[in-house]
Formats: sequence, C-alpha cells, structure tokens
Amino acid sequence: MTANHGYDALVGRHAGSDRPFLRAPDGTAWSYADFADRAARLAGALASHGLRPGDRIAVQVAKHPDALALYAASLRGGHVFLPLNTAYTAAELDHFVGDSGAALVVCDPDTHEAVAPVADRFGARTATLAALAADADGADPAPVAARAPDDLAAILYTSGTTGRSKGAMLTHDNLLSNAATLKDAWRFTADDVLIHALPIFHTHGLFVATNVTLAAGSSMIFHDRYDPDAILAAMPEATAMMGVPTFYTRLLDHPGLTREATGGMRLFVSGSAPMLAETHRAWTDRTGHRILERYGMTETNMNTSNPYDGDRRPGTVGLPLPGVEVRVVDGDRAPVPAGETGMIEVRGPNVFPGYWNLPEKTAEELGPDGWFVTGDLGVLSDDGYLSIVGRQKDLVITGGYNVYPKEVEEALDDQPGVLESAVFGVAHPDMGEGVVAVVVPEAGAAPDPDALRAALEDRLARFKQPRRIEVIDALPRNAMGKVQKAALRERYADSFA
Ligand code: MCA
Ligand code: AMP
Repeated sequence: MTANHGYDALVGRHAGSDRPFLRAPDGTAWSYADFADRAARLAGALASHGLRPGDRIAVQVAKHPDALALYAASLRGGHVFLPLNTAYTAAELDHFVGDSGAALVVCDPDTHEAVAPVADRFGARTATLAALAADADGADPAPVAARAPDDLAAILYTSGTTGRSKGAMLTHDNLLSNAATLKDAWRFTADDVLIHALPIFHTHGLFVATNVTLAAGSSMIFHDRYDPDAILAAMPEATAMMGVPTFYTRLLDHPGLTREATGGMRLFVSGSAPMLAETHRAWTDRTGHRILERYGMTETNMNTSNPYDGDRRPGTVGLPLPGVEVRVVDGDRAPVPAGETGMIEVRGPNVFPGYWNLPEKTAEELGPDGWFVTGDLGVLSDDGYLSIVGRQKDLVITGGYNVYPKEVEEALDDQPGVLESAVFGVAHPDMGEGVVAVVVPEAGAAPDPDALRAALEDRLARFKQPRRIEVIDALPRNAMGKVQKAALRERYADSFA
C-alpha cells in the first residue's frame, strides 16, 4: 500500500470505522467510514477533472460537509488544498488563483459567474462543489497518492505588510504533527464531541478543529455558521468548543449561558485574536469553566497553549506546546530575559517551509536556523507563560479575521480626490478591533465617505472595509515622516464605544 503521510493518519486509518464523525443540523450524519468513502470518491472526481498530485485546488465555497470531504480528497490525491474566505471578492480572488497557478477553482453556483472568468484568465478549470459531489456519487475511489512528510498539503494565503497576500505553504507533517500534539495537550479522545462553528477556510476551523477531531477519532457537530442559540442548543450533546473571542463575548450576552447549559462540556478553547482577561473571568463567573487560550499563526499552526491541567492564566497564551520552541528576542535577535518585551520567534515541526514562490520574503522571516519571526511582541514570565503585548506587524484583527492596513490604504488611495490615507484598528465591543480609515483630500477635492465606502464594495471583502471613514487635513507624522498610527488609534479610540 502506498504511504500518504497526512491522509493515512488522519483519514485512511478510519476507513472501516462505523464510529460517528460528523453530524450537521441539516440531518447529515456521517460515520468515519462514510467520510473516508466520500473523500475517496471525491478524489476520483478530482482525478476525472485531470488533477494530478502536486496540483493546487483553490476552494471558495460555503461551509458544507462536502467541503470538508474535499479537503480530505485533496490530501488523498496528493493535491495542494487552497481554501479561500467566502467573503473575498472576484478582484481579490484574481491574485490567489494567478499566484498559486491553481489547476482547478471550486466555487458555489451563486459565485460561478464571477469566478469562472478569473479561473479562465489563468487557464484553470472551474467546478462547483455540487457538480463535483454529483460526479463523486458515480466515481470510483481514486488511489491514495504517495506523500512524504515534507510534501505540500495546503497553501493558505495570508496578507502582508506590502498589501500583497503571500501563500503560506504547509506540509503534511506540519499539519499532522500539530494535530497529534494538540490532541494530547487538550486530551481529545474518541468520546469527545466538538461544536464546530468556525469557518473552514482558515487554520482555526480547518486544521485545529478538524485535524484534532480526526487525530483523536472524536466527532463533531458541524454548524454552517456561528449562531449562539444553535450553539447553546448543541451543548448538552457536546464536550468541547473552539472559537474566536467574539464567540465567547456573544455567548456572554446570551441569557441562556448558564452553569447548567455548559455542565456537560469539558473544554472551551479560544484563539486567533487576543481574549480580554475580563472576558475570561466573566466566563468563569457565569459557567464555572476556565477558557483555555492558545496562540497560533497560519505559518506555524499552534505554538503555545495554556495547560489542560494547571493554571490557565487570563491574558496569557500559555506555555510552548511540546516540541515547539518559543523565544522572545531583541532587535539583534538575541533572547531577552523573562519580564522584558521583545519579538516572539518560534521553531518546531509546526513551522512552515516558506511562502509560495517568495524565497526572499521567506528568508526575511525564516532563518536558516529554523526560527520564524512572528511579528508579534511578547513577554515571557519567570515560569514560562507567554503574553502577547502587541504587534510589530501593522495588522488589525477583527472578529478573528486579519486585515492588513496597507491593502485597504491602497484601495482608498486609488479613489478620485484622495491624496493619501491611513487605516488602523481601534477597540470594538463585538469584534475586538474595528477598522477605521482617515483620508486626506487632494487640493480642492472633498471625497465623500459614503462614496468611498461604495467604491470599496467590489474590491475588498466586507470584513476589510472600514466601519468608520473620516476626512482629515493631514496625517500625523513623526520627524522621519512616518505616519503615527498610535496617535490616530488614540484619537479615534472611542469610535465604536
Ligand atoms: C462578519 N463581518 C465582519 C466580520 N465577520 N466584519 C468584521 N470582522 C469580522 N470578523 C461583517 C459581515 O459581513 C456583516 O456585514 C457584519 O460584519 C455583521 O456580520 P455578523 O452577522 O454580525 O457576523 P457573523 O456572520 O456573525 O460573523 C462574525 C463571526 C465571524 C462569527 C465572529 O467573523 C467568524 O466566524 N469569525 C472567525 C474567524 C476565524 O475563524 N478566524 C481564524 C483565522 P454587513 O452587515 O455589512 O453585511 S486562523 C488564525 O487566525 C490563526 C492561525 C489562529 O491562531 O487561529
Ligand atoms: P493569521 O495571520 O490569521 O495566521 O493570524 C495570526 C495572528 O493572530 C498572530 O500572529 C497573532 O497576532 C494573532 N493571534 C492568534 N492567536 C492569538 C491569541 N490567542 N492572542 C493574541 N493574538 C493571537
């Protein structure tokens, strides 16, 4: 039998198991054998579309069990899975399809008309997930492609300071090693039932939640969106949930969140964005549970986690995971003592091999010694707990989604009457941070914020669009001419209060 490092361990070994894997509120109920069979047939459908090992599949589809099976099919066929946020516009898609050289773009019927011309331009095929699923019904299972630990399993695009998204390459072993580590660290077993309400186009929902479930042989309740009522209704049948901080603040606003409602749960995990210590404490007061906060990145999967047994410290992201090294360094990349702030760097089997087709960018962030520069600022306590105290990278995290200001600034600067702009994040009660833009008009021009907003509609995903746009005379700059974003953040701090 051919060895496929990720597929065999995550999916293949379950092929004969009638244990439950996934159930969805729409009535779908898949055993592990059903899931493996679905993946094998979808892999057959992909092969019939001419896909070969190593080919990239770009996938922009609504959350659906078949989308998860398509990820497993991609692993089986040895393809490289490239999931895309459903909020991305066709304009944004252009870069992902072109840069990755995807052979196939999978979309939904309602986006087919917009997606097909993008795929055509780069010589990629287009298929809807529904059409692939129909093909899969009649397809023979595709053979399992041979894949070594270092072979690519996925590319996830993550924006950069230049405004251009970079494709983070992830290997079979990046995914598998992290899943095995998290399963043990968080004590996942076949008895667990995970509430899965995250999107499956990012690391959190696709890798952390799904791969941990597969690695442990647990099952999941698969919600197609986040809805606090539906989550509370699912809790009596579940044991664990993973979410971004907004999941928790919205549940705290729900009167149904009580000790009784959460009584059967054993674990609540939070990550992707900073959780306020007060949210952590409020959760404990209401439910008696201590949220377990962890820290990761697209490029590294998960790096640190608060302990399962032991002190889960509010406002910290815990300790390095087994096998993962974490250090905090100064400007010369020399480690600083505990208690001092510096740049967080990580190293381990979880760390990606680089950015797709960007060797220079890769070399800037990933040294030959394997340490990856995260762009996050942190401080280690005497007993090894990491706290994230800021970001050196100019990044806004809103509701767990990342927005790189440069990309939004470029879109604003292109608008008639705009001389320049600055984009930044300020506190938002629901999303953690909300995006704010200030624009400086060209001489004699008077850009209208509503018109600017409308102009961004087709260009940027909704979550990147500024929730507040102000026209101002000049950007505050320091003596070096650099825009003082800290001053702007302070001036507009109460925008969403
Ligand atoms: C939706 N909107 C947003 C966001 N989500 N705006 C800003 N930030 C967002 N995150 C827009 C909608 O388009 C809508 O616009 C309006 O805000 C209100 O939408 P609402 O219905 O309230 O939102 P929702 O559909 O309930 O979504 C909120 C959400 C969702 C549940 C928090 O954003 C979500 O699932 N976030 C999770 C993101 C995630 O998985 N991140 C992991 C990345 P309009 O009203 O104009 O139509 S992986 C990662 O970061 C690393 C590796 C890690 O460590 O995990
Ligand atoms: P992404 O680019 O989507 O991979 O997001 C990774 C970034 O999310 C990290 O570099 C951090 O800035 C942030 N992040 C993830 N988890 C946490 C956390 N628990 N606390 C604070 N920031 C986090």
